[in-house]
Amino acid sequence: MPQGVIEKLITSHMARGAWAPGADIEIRIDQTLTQDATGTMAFLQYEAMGAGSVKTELSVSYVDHNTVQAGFENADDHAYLQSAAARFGVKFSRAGNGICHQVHLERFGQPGKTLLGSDSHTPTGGGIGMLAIGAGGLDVAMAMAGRPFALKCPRVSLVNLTGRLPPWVAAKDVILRMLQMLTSKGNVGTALEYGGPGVRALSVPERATIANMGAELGVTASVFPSDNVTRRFLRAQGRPADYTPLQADPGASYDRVINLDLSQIEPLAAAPHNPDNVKTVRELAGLAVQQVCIGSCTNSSYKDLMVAARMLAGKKIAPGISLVIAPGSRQVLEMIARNGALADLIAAGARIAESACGFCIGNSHAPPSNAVSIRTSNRNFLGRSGTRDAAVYLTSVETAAAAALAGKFADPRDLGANRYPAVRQPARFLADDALIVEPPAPAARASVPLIRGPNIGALPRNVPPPDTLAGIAQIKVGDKITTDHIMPAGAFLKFRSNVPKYAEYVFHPVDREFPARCKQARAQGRFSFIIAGESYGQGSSREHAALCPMYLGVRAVVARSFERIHAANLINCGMLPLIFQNPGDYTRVEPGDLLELPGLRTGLERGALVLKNLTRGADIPVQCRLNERERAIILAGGRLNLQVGPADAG
Ligand code: MIC
Ligand code: SF4
Repeated sequence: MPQGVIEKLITSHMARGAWAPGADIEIRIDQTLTQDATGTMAFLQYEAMGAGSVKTELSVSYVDHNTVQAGFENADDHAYLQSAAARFGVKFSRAGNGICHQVHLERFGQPGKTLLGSDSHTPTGGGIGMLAIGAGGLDVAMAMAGRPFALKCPRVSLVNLTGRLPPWVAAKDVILRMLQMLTSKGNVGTALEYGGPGVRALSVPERATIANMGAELGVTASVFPSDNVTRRFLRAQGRPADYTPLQADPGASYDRVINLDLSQIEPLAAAPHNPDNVKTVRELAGLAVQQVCIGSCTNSSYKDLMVAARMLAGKKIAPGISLVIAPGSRQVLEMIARNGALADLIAAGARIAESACGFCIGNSHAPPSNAVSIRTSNRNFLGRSGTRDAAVYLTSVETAAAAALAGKFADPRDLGANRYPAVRQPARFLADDALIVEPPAPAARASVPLIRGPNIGALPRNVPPPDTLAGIAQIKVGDKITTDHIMPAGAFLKFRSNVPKYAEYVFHPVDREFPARCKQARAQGRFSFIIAGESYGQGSSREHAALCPMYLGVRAVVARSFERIHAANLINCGMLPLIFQNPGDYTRVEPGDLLELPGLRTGLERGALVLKNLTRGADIPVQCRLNERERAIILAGGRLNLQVGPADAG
């Protein structure tokens, strides 16, 4: 049978099960990546497993999220991570080396391999022909220990690309168009395979931009074939031996085919407050802008920065604009420093930020109140920028730089087709891995001391659930609640390795009393429930959005639907992701209601439970379709308990 690229990647890594879209399967993981904001928990969990050196072909621990170091906390995390990398045989990419996804693409990505990363934008690696998937830290820790990764075999849609992008239209506009068509809801369980004649005209970093924001669609992975473009990119990175071709067989069949003519796409922008709220730049033209931020794992490649530099060279940014530029990696920064493009950016008035996540995660460069901020990043959730009433728009570098010059939204095409700065991929990238620390030889690893500063808290563990789960509906939220609502990052990022402290901020942007109410319930011997609408847990992979509520005594979330990574994180923490069997029953639970979930064990076997609303006298049918592995995890009170024995405190 002819196979597509994704089918080839999955079947060649199958550890359990067989190719059948929707089926429970397990795949072998070749490479992992972790970053500092999720990595401390992942390595604490890895430590708890007692697994010794990692069993993967390659594992890299990146420091890119919390590089602000306001206080000792971030620096302590970095020291712990560096010591853990040495102890467990992991490469360590130091602060300053760049954003994990950009650096991984440049230095480590390999077509035909699988990559699991504790960051939702890990699928960026699909740009180089990898099956790259985002997951919670514990799943990545398990993969480092050599365990296969469990997932639902995806339904694959082929995105058949034809034509070529017109001048001033970028890869970012392609993925914004995809978001406009597919939205950020309802794509769980799907993977996108890009193909067709239009693929040839896209460079690897452009493909990576498109694959990156598959995370916003909620798809499991987005994968491009590996072809001559991939070969040239790897050669230019000094890694020709890492190239393998990977193409779909002629006649491969797909669940769905989406046709997209690149020549018909125009500059687009995701308007506040969701990446799928897409408008044309034409219709936004004239809207005054106060801030422009260029960077993030979506758009901070060499080409992105060169386009910005060519557009700004010899000009000045508009007086009302603050322009922030964060190159994606040290490679990009050094290359534009050496070729003079950096000087052009500085001369134009740009503020050059570190090669890190920076503004994207909201821990620096918050816009002013009520400001309009144009960003080349991938998420514009309410408050994520650090300013609650700011209006954040997501665009291409071309649109962002045009706005920086004009002081307002302006369609870059108006600059004239013949003035488009077409930037070619360099024949040779500057490859200097000096900020990547290699682990010591295996025999020397066991004696490496783990450096644990006071910010490295104890790993929270859950306990097996009682057969009747009784508790209080502590909060009722609407649709598309993101992990940024549940567990804000930004200013609180520094508590990522200290769950008791971080838990004080659960639902901070939505309801500041939530932690106190949960703690009070716990003191009275009651658990807590969260009630939610559709797509609960959209956005990041941060398992803190499960771990911290779990620490507060939350044992179940009842929602209309869940996003994939968050649902997996809840299960890993021994928390129940329950789905209203009748979506209308969402109206039959209100905050403060006393709830009971009897007969957990038999109910889980059946996949159906009855949620009793004791306050309203209502019996609400809920679904909990777990496979055998997931049921065992819930009944053990979390995946770590299965691995290392039960926790003794809740
Ligand atoms: C994000 O973009 O939201 C993050 C910060 O990279 C997260 C990971 C985290 O919360 O640490 C992600 O996308 O998974
Ligand atoms: Fe970093 Fe932003 Fe990318 Fe997340 S989305 S990895 S915060 S650059």
